[in-house]
Amino acid sequence: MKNFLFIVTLVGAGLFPLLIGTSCSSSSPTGGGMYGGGSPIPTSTPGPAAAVTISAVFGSSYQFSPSTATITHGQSVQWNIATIHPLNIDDGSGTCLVSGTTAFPYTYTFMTAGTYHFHCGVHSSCGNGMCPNPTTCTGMVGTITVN
Ligand SMILES: [Cu+2]
Repeated sequence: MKNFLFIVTLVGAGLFPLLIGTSCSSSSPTGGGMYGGGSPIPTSTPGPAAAVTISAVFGSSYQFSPSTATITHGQSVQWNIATIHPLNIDDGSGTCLVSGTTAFPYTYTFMTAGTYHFHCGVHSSCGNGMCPNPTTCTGMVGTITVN
């Protein structure tokens, strides 16, 4: 019993810095500008399985399905859409967090509560609000609410 408690203590102590590291790393990509730092092409955020998977529906118009989702901060959303529809994700105030990725399936982990918009780079664009450019905005936009 004494050995068991010792092992649990070690595992607990080992996980704590790991969790701190995960939450800290989420703020670093915004520090260096859109293309600052490492790879210029955004890659999927590693982490647990996505809470929501979003695909594209190609009917009489192009749309995301679902176009809205609500998750808890720390959860991920996966986009699995055709590569001719590059994905942009913005922070709801116009700052593009992900710009034009076509590396699907693409998973993004939302670490901070807020309202985020995602757009097809052809049929919409990053910006302030759902349809920052009404000329190109044809409904291929959506909203992620992060609590
Ligand atoms: Cu599109």
